[in-house]
Amino acid sequence: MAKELKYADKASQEMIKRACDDEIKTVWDRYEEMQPQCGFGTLGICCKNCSMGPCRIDPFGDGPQEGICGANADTIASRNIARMIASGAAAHSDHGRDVAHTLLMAAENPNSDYEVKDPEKLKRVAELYGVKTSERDIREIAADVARAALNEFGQQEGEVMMVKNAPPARQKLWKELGITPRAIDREIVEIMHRTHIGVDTDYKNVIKQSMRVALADGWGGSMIATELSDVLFGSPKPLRATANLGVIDKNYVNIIVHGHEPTLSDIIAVVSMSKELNEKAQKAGAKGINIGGICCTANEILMRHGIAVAGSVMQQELAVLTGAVEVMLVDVQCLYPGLEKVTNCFHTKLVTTSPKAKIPGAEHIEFHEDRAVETATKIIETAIDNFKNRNQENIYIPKNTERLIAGFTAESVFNWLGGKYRSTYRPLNDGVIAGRLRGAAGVIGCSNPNTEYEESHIKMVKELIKNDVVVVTTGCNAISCGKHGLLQPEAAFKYAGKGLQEICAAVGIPPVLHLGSCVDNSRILTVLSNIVAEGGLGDDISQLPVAGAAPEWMSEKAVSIGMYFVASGVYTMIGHPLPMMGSKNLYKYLTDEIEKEVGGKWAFELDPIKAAQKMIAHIDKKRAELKLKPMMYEQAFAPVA
Ligand code: SF4
Ligand code: MSK
Repeated sequence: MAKELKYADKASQEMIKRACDDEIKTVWDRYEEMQPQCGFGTLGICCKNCSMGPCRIDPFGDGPQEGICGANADTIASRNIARMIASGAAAHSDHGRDVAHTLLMAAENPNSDYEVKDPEKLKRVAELYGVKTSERDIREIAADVARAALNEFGQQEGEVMMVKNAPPARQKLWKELGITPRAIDREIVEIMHRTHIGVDTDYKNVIKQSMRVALADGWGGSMIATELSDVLFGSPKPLRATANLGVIDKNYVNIIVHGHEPTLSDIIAVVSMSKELNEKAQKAGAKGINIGGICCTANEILMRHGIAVAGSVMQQELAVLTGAVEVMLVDVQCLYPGLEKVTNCFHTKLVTTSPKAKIPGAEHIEFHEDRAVETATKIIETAIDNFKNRNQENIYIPKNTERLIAGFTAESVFNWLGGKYRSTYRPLNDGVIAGRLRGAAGVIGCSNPNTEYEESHIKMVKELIKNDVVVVTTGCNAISCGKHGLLQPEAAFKYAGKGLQEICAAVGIPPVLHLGSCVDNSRILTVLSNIVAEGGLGDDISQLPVAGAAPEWMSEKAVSIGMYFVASGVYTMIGHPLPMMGSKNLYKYLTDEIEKEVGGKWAFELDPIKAAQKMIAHIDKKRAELKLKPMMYEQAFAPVA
């Protein structure tokens, strides 16, 4: 059964032991059973894009070097990466489309359960789309903005408007390269066409369109999801909360919300506070209703409601193992089908809600935005009814929780850094220019049983802040950082270099800033654009002393995110390599040559300390190119050349 987790938070360690004792299989067991994994798949050189195949290229050069159609390793590996990006971009962008639909519905229907919660942000987005705002009702503006956003998915002419948030130099470069996204769905459709048998064979040309797809995600679908979620659910403000499995409370009816889209979870968060439902829970023998989040749904309701986080992606089964979860409520993305078997070992009901994501054996309560409160109420009542079915003898909830601060945005980082009355990135830029701060890094993404759970996330982040690199985080890395105490201001004094410590002390922020969910990586793009706009650090993102990383990545969304950061000019480090090492040419292109074209490139390094040091070396290279002052304080780490 599952191995010991050496670096994971204590609650996960306890629960994995419980899983072993009770012989309940989790993701770690299934990973062990899957060994050895297919070498062709790992190297990215198998193809099943047509039924003459499947074909595979011999990585040692002794066997076939071409598929039946004649495609070589470069073509096959690049097409496989392209299709991963298409899927990742589709997932994020479909999320954005759903939020835009909900905004339109809220704007058109005065009786909707949703309303515009941030009219100021709505007006800023309206300006970008060229929607008139003066002397207009907020609903009219919202309807026009939602329609403009929805139009960007399938439009046949023009460009995705949010690209205009990028620095002018970057926009110009994209135009020259021909990779400015024209429409979101269109770019995804085109890469699926090009990767069909017998279309695009040139690996560089396949990657060129893959960058366009990824940009349509980062500066399109994901940015729409983030911006319109802020409009609809309110822009997050930094707030205090707690994280880890200890937030599950045995005295309460526990509902765990898991997935990605905030349309349902936000309503659940609100409806769960209803007096009537809490009284029902009390009648059932509980003290009330307790909501906890997993994955990016957790991040969404954490940032806006301060709802506690139960865990990251690899804790979804561990939450059920407490025996105290009445309903595991899922929407879309990062849901392990294995949840069904684990919930069957307990009284827990697995409830699916999206017509896009059903799981055999789960109860399906379909969520409709036009009946949001009604559906949320039904789900909560299902959980209350299930409370009586608990086996009280079989409950085991680890005690561990950690305090954190979450909910920074491109705008609120602005306010915090500049002080309440001085909204500016100036102090950040000045800190970098003066050598108090070395630079910034975005550390994001999933966890994967192919690495020690959380080791890479935590070691990398600590190494960066130790060297005066401020870290922004999203997704499951943000949750891991929260569980390990890195999202508290005090973490600066424990782990950060002196320069970063001074900034954190002056402003009262943690050295690691929680910026939200996976689609909120678009907030990082906005932060980078704002730093450029503030001045003094070059005129393009590729000149900034910054780097990105997803040390324990696993999802196709992570590949799309990585590619839009590379195409935006960012050095992007991931742990285990992309599945393309069977193509030497593609490897050389993505990790080296592509930098000459777009200013960013991919890097792979499994050792998190070495990976962080490579990021720091890159940051130092950018500092030298900008002729910035030497670092103010003695360096904790002497970068390798
Ligand atoms: Fe084989 Fe070519 Fe078909 Fe791929 S597209 S399965 S390489 S014949
Ligand atoms: S949830 S995509 S495991 S970060 Fe966004 Fe976590 Fe990765 Fe899913």
